[in-house]
Amino acid sequence: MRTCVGIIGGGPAGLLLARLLHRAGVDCVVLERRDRDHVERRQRAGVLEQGTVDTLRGCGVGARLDREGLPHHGVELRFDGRAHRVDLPSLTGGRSVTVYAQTEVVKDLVALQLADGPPLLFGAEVRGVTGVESGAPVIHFTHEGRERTLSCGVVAGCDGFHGVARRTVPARAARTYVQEYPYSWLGVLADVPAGDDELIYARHAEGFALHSMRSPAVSRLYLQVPNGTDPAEWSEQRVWDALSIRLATPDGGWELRRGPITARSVTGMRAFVHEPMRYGSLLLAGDAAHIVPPTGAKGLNLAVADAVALAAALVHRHRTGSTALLDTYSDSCLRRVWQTVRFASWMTTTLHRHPDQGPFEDRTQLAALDRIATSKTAAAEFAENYAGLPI
Ligand code: FAS
Ligand code: PHB
Repeated sequence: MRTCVGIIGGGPAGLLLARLLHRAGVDCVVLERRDRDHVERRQRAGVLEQGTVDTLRGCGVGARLDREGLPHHGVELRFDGRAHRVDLPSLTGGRSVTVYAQTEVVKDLVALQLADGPPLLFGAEVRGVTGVESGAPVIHFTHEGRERTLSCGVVAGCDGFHGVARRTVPARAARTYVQEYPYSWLGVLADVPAGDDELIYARHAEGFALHSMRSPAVSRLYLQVPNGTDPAEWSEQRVWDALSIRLATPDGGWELRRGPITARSVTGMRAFVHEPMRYGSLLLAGDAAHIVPPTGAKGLNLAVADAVALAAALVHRHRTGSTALLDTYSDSCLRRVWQTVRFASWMTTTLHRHPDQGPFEDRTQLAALDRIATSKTAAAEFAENYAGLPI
């Protein structure tokens, strides 16, 4: 097989990149190792930044998002017996976020690509990439029991944290930055109406909790647990009791609705950045290049921003022959990546209780949250990052 852009990975980064390139007339092929059902059912992100929503609408996959997505114009911080709502539009010149699950974004992108192109091969496991230091890289993959190759002009490594693309960069040319956190998230899906609740982030002496949702009828909730926690250790009763305590409001006026838990999982927390995001004719995008702790709801949105930047660079070269945007792709993406990692890391360490945390850290965490509740400047800084930095 031969194409202009070989895309490894059919997650949000790879699928959006393919959509943007296809609309601009740049040939590409997506190779995805899992099957369609798996890719569309993986429970992950839930919150889309304004820039992500605008991008999806702009490339023709906004219809269902506009019908079923839940716009949210504020988020609530609960801490030290207080509750403070951060109004996003008034602090960011009109920007908000939208609750629309990553599973739905992927379904919309897959459906359009299967109907309209470019080629999307499921069950295509990439084994490796050769020739990235030349202008004629080759992707080696297996598909339907056969060893195959895809010759291309550039390779987009959109294959996530556990993919193969990043490993193509020789160690001498790579710098990696890793931060592991001493706690995890127990995430549950529950058949409980979210009502008109907005996203609620709670910092509590017993640990962090987050109230989110997937639809008007399905709630998505998280609570901080120790690393290595087995979800089976947490009965429904224990989950709801812990969430009720951590999410309680000062006057007890807000009651956490309970109901059947339909899914549960434990996710570790880490930050990871790989530099550079380009090596010869290999370009990395999304989780293949970086991981952010999920507290700030940034992973999916960062993948979208990379895909937009990479598509612009590839289309620019396709139309003008200039590699100017490709040459600056890594540096310009990494500036935004590090700003986002910083914000997600700050949210994580401010809202979670470190197992060895003492009274000093308690007070500085509360002071940081008090600052957002009492200073318009601090609230605006929070809101700008939360609603999403410009792509
Ligand atoms: P993805 O990992 O989504 O996609 C990579 C694709 O490449 C996969 O489909 C994989 O099958 C494929 N692939 C891998 N190796 C391959 C190979 N050798 N050959 C072919 N294909 C290959 N983000 C948030 O914003 N909020 C959250 O709450 C949140 N929760 C998360 C929970 C979990 C358990 C995980 C793992 C991540 C979570 N994230 C969250 C982050 C997540 O949403 C990612 O940021 C997002 O999926 C990134 O998209 P991609 O870069 O496309 O990578
Ligand atoms: C989610 O709904 O999955 C979600 C929402 C907000 C976050 C993280 C995850 O900060």
